[in-house]
Amino acid sequence: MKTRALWGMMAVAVFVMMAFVMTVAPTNVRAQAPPSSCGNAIVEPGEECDPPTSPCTTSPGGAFGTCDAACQCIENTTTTIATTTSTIAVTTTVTTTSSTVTTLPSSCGNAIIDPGEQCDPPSSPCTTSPGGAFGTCDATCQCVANTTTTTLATTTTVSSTSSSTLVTTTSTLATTTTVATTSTTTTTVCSPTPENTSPTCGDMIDNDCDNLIDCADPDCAGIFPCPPAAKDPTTITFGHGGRLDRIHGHAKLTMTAVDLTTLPVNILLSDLQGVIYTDGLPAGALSPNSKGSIFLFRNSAAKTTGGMADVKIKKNKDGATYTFSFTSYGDLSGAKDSHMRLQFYIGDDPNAASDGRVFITREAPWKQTGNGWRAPKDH
Ligand SMILES: [Ca+2]
Ligand SMILES: [Ca+2]
Ligand SMILES: [Ca+2]
Repeated sequence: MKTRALWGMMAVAVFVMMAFVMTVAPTNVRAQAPPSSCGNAIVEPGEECDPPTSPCTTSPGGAFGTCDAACQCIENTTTTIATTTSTIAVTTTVTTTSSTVTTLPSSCGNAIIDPGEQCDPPSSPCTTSPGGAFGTCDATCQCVANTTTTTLATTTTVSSTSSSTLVTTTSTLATTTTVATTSTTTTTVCSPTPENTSPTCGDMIDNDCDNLIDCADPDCAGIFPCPPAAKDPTTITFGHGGRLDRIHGHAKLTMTAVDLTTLPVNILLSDLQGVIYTDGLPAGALSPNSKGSIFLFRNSAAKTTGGMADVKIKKNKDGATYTFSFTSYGDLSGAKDSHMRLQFYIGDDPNAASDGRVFITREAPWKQTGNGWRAPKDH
């Protein structure tokens, strides 16, 4: 009996131990396993976020980041640094470009004529005449004479002037030099057309490409009388020390009465090689005195900026003649030949030549002076 009770107690003890092992063992297995729940969208112990690639809502690393494959927050700052580096590289390139651009007059295009500019904005008409004729504002705010396209021989003179201006202004830009070369090439081309009609004999152009312009061309003189411009001494004075050259002319013109307040007036100096110099005033530039007998234009700045400094046209008491005098500043370096002639244009309309409003000085050799030329008085 005692032995059976002992066996019974042992059996109970074994059963209890087995039950204990069966109950405890699975619990220990679960506690030691690695976190396997990353990816179930629940932030559990050991995880900073879930699921991977989702944005972190807290900031354990010091900045809001992104959930990685182990459910840990990775700071976004790594990406930010890479972006900053590439931005710096781009900035270096941009700085190089802008340093080139700043060699141009930076204010070109602001509609204000700043120092170093002759006009503003680009493509606007020039109000003064530095190149020797009214022109158009180019991309660097310099006046390019319109005569480039209309007058052959001036083209060479004027375009070389504007070329050197461009090169000086933007000497660091190689492309600008190319542009200047292109315009020179374009203007030296001459396509001959007849020069024997009123419009072609009063347009200040050598239409038939023989270097003789308007009334200096026998083709015009044979059709239109081309009244003489009876001249008092006309002088050319070359500038020194950076000053502009000066031409001062004076002539008596026999002409039917015209309204000088409504007409442009121009002068053209040429020799057997073509145009040396032109200048003029647009319609409306001349102001009459109270009697309507004297018409004046004054621009004292022309001495330094170029163009017409003064024009005075007086209607003489004889009722048949006008006295035209002018002073203009510009580049007269083409005056090298004694066989120069000066033409005066009253109006630039197609009828100017047939109406007898294109005048030319008689052919008489000019005399060289110490610093220029002088045309002898011929009346
Ligand atoms: Ca012509
Ligand atoms: Ca000609
Ligand atoms: Ca001809």
